[in-house]
Amino acid sequence: MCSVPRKTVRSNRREFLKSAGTAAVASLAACARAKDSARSSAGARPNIVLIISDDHGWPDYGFMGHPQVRTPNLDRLASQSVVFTHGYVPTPLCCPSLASIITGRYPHQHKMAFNDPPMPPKSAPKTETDAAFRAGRDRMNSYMDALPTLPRVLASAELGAGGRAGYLSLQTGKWWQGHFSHGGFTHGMTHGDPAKGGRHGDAGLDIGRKTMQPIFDFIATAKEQNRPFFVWYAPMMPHTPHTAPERLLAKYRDKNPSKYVTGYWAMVEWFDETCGQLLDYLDKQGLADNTIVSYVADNGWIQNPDGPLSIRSKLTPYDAGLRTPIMLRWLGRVEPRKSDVPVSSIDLMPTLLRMAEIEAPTGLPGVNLLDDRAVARRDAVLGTVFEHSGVDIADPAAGLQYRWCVSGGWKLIDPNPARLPNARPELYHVAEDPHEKNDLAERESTRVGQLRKRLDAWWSPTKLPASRRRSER
Ligand SMILES: [Ca+2]
Repeated sequence: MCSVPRKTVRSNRREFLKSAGTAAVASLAACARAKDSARSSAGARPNIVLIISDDHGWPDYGFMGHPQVRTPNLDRLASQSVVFTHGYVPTPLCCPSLASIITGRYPHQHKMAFNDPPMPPKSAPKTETDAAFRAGRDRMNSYMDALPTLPRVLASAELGAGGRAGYLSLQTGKWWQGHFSHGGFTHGMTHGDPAKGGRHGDAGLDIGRKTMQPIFDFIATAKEQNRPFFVWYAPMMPHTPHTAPERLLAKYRDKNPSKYVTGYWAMVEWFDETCGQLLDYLDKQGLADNTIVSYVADNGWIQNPDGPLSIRSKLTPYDAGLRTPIMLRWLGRVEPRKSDVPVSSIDLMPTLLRMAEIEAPTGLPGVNLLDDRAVARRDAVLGTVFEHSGVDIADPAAGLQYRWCVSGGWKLIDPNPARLPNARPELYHVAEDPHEKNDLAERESTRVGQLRKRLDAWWSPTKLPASRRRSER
């Protein structure tokens, strides 16, 4: 459907090979085949399926070594993928984390830093229909409208001679920015109408828990039209409510005395089953070889054994909320391997675009994960924690709780004194203390200062009181 000028393809291919890293790419012959395919039609460009689990702890997979949780489908995916065992999301909360994945930018850059706008007064009849709250939501949605999201770029990227990449894209599952079209998707499930109960996915939340059919129907449509496709599969799983089928719950009942823990574990396996259905569909349709499959969780989770919520994970600056395996599979093109170099979900957008040989928007902070040198050269993985609900929609810094930095095996958690005046910096040697049990900030004050300087070089919000910051250095 669109032609790719030879010169453009050559240029892109040269750039791709230059930065892809030899270890990750199977062979030059495979690349030549990709070049020929790209030249013949946009329909031969790789499809992309992005699987995003919701509130899923980083150790809670078979391939990450969990002794009880069963994830055979994700284990199979891992065996076929480049697996980054030390991936991070830039913030441990649904909306801002998802917005970072789809824009390739940090929350303070895309400004969708909270799940919700500032909440209406308690006297308001209903949150979602409160005029000020809706205005705040619209403002957040307008931030998404203004950015070159992954679906938008995949649809409209120019390939030369008037050609476009021409991807069709489907939104399913969690989605906070109103109608799916705010993200640049051509197809989707979420209507985003607050009057009909839209908050973070509405009709889209049926995916996984109730059906996979909308994905299968969409892929069939893309095939019929000979268009490459992008699928956003972000089911609200294993997120609460933990309502896995009895057949799965029964597997775990005798594995832990807490019904809350076993309920969460069963949810993880239920989520894994849906991933298997999706991967099996790609196999049966003959699409597996030309479909990149990527995986990430939007934030972590430690199930409270005494109640339905989490402990020391989601919405906290600890790795239990921030860390996730990140996977990239492209059968026959990218050699499976494991890496323990820290990376970020910020990297997914530039990586996926590079794999599809589409130029990334300027200003993205992430790196191409298949470029070993670029991954190794980066000195730190960085992020933030914001309030759950908006403080100032126009200024994310007003709701900043922490900045954090992982570098050289160490992690600094730096609280914002304007929001958390009694909190102190925490320092962990996460390479040897992955569950962050031993705070070494007092003993390693010089290192704290060095890492804080690194954070300041990245993002130093003006609302941090200068006097307090100077006194802590
Ligand atoms: Ca989440």
